[in-house]
Parts: sequence; structure tokens; C-alpha cells
Amino acid sequence: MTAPTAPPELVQLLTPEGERIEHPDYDIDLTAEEVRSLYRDLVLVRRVDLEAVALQRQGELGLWASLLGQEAAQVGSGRALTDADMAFPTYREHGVAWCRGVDPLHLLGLFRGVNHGGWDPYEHNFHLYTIVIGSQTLHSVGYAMGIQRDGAEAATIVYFGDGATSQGDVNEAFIWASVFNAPVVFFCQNNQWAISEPLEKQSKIPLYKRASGFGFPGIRVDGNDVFACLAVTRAALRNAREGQGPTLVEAFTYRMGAHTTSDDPTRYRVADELEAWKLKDPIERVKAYLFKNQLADQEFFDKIDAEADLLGKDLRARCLALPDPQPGAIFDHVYAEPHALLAEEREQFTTYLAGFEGAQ
Ligand SMILES: Cc1ncc(C[n+]2csc(CCOP(=O)(O)OP(=O)(O)O)c2C)c(N)n1
Ligand SMILES: [Mg+2]
Repeated sequence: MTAPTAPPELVQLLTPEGERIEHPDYDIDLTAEEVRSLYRDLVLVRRVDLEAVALQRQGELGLWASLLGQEAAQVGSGRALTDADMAFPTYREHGVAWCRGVDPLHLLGLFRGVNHGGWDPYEHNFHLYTIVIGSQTLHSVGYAMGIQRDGAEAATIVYFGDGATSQGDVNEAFIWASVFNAPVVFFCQNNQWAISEPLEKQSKIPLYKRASGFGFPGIRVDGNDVFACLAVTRAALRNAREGQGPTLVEAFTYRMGAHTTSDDPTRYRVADELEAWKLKDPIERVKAYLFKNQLADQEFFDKIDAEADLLGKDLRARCLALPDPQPGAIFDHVYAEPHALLAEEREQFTTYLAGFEGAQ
């Protein structure tokens, strides 16, 4: 029996119903163990996210940007990276952070306001979160040009949203990457919304088609299909490492939650849209695939759910136990080398603090 073919314009290897389909250019051969492991990632990442939303609602975090619905785009692309590759995230890439081995506690610390950046970018080759829309695309191209000159067998991947594609920085990054053939993968998670602005306010053409105007390939992948995201990103990274330059990957997905916990999407989008995307849930389709092909039984799914609950519980406890930073810590990582002006400012600030009653 021949497998049904993928719809045009969208690389899909696993349908929402959990059927494997063929693609002429992008295929992937995953063992049962690998599929189970991807499923575990998806579930655990969603659990981290849900716990963080709950913590914010209870006043324990200042803000949270949920990844709900975007788990496959993040886990698929995150698992495509090698240790030597460098990832540049926005503020929503909790799933990529997970794949890189960053302790989710660091993410919570940032949104709790008790650390001033989060983590050491070189420890897991996962750069700091960037709130300034699109600026990380330039950082990533610069970094890619650096490793290109070092002759490293590595690439960078940079994450950004559909809204960010309207930003000047992103378009400048495309040009630099193109003309210098930089080893970078532009990974755009098109979640259909930029806060309250819909996709049609960003582009009249599909986003992946923008790449051709800059002189490099663009491809649209089903962002709710973890197999396809893995296959497409793996190929794009390999091309970059082999000197074939950048690729724009548009992961077509949906932001199931609010933009951040400060946002109320019921003010600007209809419930039907959300209901339609629920049917394309990235986790359910892998579960259906595992079940149908008898690659996992109920005991496996129960075990993962129990692990997720434990993870959530542990994360919550560690989040609540995070110490407040010393006020002077804000000066710690401003410059890599000692800096006279900063030292003077630190001194002034310390004296100022010491003037308060009960100050240590
Ligand atoms: C330079 C800049 N302009 C505006 C903002 C405010 N802002 C924060 S998130 C956002 C929308 C981003 O949408 P998108 O790129 O689609 O990413 P998503 O949040 O959907 O993941 C905007 C405009 C900002 N942070 N930086
Ligand atoms: Mg968006």
C-alpha cells in the first residue's frame, strides 16, 4: 500500500491522526525508542510550561510566555542540534532550552526576577532569552560568521516569530547570512499571532517564500509534527555545516495560549480557531502513532504522566526556594573585564544601600 502524500507547501510526516506519511525530500527513520523519547520530551515540556503558568497566576512569577501548542516545533528542532551548534532563542523557547539541557529552574528564575539573565550561554550552547524582537537574528548571524571563520563543524539556529519577520533586524540578518553564506538556520515559529496582530498583517505571501528574495531556500514544515520538524531542521543544519549557507524554516503552528500571562486573547480572536487547532495537537498525534503501532502501552503513558507530575512538583518547590539576589548582583555580569566606571557606580550603590536602617 502506498502512503498518502503530504499536502503541497507543507512538509508533514505525521498526520494529526497519527498516520505516518512519506515525503520525497524529507524522511526520517526513527526507532521506537526514539519516538518514545520524543513523546516524553513533548509531555515534560508541556508540564514545565503549565506549572510556570500556574506559578505566575499564584503571584510567584512576574510573567510567563507560554509555549502551549508549539512543543513539536521546539522539541523537533531542538533535538536536531548537535552539542557544537549554538541556539539563539526568543523568550518562548522553553522546549528548546529543555533539549539543550538547561534546567527549567533558570527560566523560572528569570521570570521571577531573581536572576538577571538566567544561565551561562556556553554551558549548553543555548544563548540568553531575547525580548527585543528579532535582535537575536543578527547575533546569531554574527556568531555563525565567527564559527565559519574558525572552520568549526557547527551551525547556529535562531528562533523568532511571525511578527518578528516584519522587523528590520530580521531582514538585515537575512541579507548578511545570504551574502556571507553564514551557517545559520532561521527557525520561524509562525504561531499565527504577534500578540493581537494576525499573520495577515505581517505578510501577503507565505513567510517561507520570503527567503527566495534574499537568495536562500525557504521551507514550510508542519510545526505541530515533531517528526517533520526534526527531519527538516536536521537537513537545514547539515546544509549549513557543509557550507551551503542559510535556510529559512517556517514552522506552521499555533499559539494555543495567551501571548503572555498579561494578555487576554479572547479580546481579539475567535474560539473556533482555537478549537480547530486543538485537533492538530502535537502530543496527541505522537501518542496515537505509538498506540496504533503498538510501540507503547498504557503503562508507558502512565509512567510519563507520573514523571511529569513529579517534575512539576519538584520545579515548583525549587522555584519557591530560590533566594533573592543581593542588590549589587546587577553589576556582576555587565562587562567581562573589570571596568572603572562600573566599579565606581557599584561603590556608590553599596554606600546608598548601607544608608538604610537595618542594612547589613
Ligand atoms: C523591538 C520590539 N518591538 C516590540 C516589542 C513588543 N513585543 C513583544 S512580543 C511582540 C510580538 C512578537 O510576535 P511574534 O514575533 O509573532 O512572536 P510570538 O510572541 O508570537 O512568539 C511584540 C510586538 C518588543 N519586545 N521588541
Ligand atoms: Mg507569533
